[in-house]
Amino acid sequence: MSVYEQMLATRSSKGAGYLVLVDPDRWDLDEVEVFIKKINDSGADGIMVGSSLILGEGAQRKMKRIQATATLPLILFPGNVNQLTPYVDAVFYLSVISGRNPQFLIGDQVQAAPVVRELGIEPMATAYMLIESGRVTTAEFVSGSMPIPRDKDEIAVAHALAADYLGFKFIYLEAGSGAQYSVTPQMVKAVTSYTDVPVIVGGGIHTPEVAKALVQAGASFVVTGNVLEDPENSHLMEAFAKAIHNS
Ligand code: 1GP
Repeated sequence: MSVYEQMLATRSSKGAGYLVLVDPDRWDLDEVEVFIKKINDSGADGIMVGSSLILGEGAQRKMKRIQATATLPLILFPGNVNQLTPYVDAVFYLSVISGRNPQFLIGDQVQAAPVVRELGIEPMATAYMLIESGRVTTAEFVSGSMPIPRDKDEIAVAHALAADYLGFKFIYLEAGSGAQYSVTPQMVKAVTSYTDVPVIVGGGIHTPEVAKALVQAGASFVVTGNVLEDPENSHLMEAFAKAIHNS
């Protein structure tokens, strides 16, 4: 089964899925292995790996170790073309449709396409929408694009419909890593009342309660990143998985 099919199966059996984002820059080689094992056992449905900029040394070696340890689908969440790696099962093939920067709409995708084919990883076309979240996030800065205002649900809906008509497999509502405010349940509800394309929501989600509210509003997948980087919070992983499944 492809990763995309597994994700659809998760959505239909559990109502929604939980994805944990791992930023390889934040962990050393041994730490990352321990963290991946915790995710494997947490009830999460997949592991995303990526960062806006991967700066650390030995990134490929780390990716190899992550892949060897992960028992869940492993999906690359690339900040740029240089992060492509054979050590994942699939890649969110992102187009930043909220922006008007041609490099992130289609330029990088053209550069990446032959590499993805050569590496044999599964591309999952994902309409990536940056949503304003209280501060300038790295994703916003790096993509050189303006986010959609957080209270303008109708703008998000129009983008989501365009993504649906263009045939994207996922819509990703992104407040940005470390966002001050996550995407609102109201925006998720508005978007999901116009399209059945699975909606992934991430950025600034710190509690299982917020995750649950987003699922109840219609999110098909919820992503957490930063909050689990504090070892004191690692117990939250199971609580997130429980809150997201069948809410
Ligand atoms: C993935 O950017 C998010 O969409 C992760 O955000 O690190 O704020 O959870 P956090």
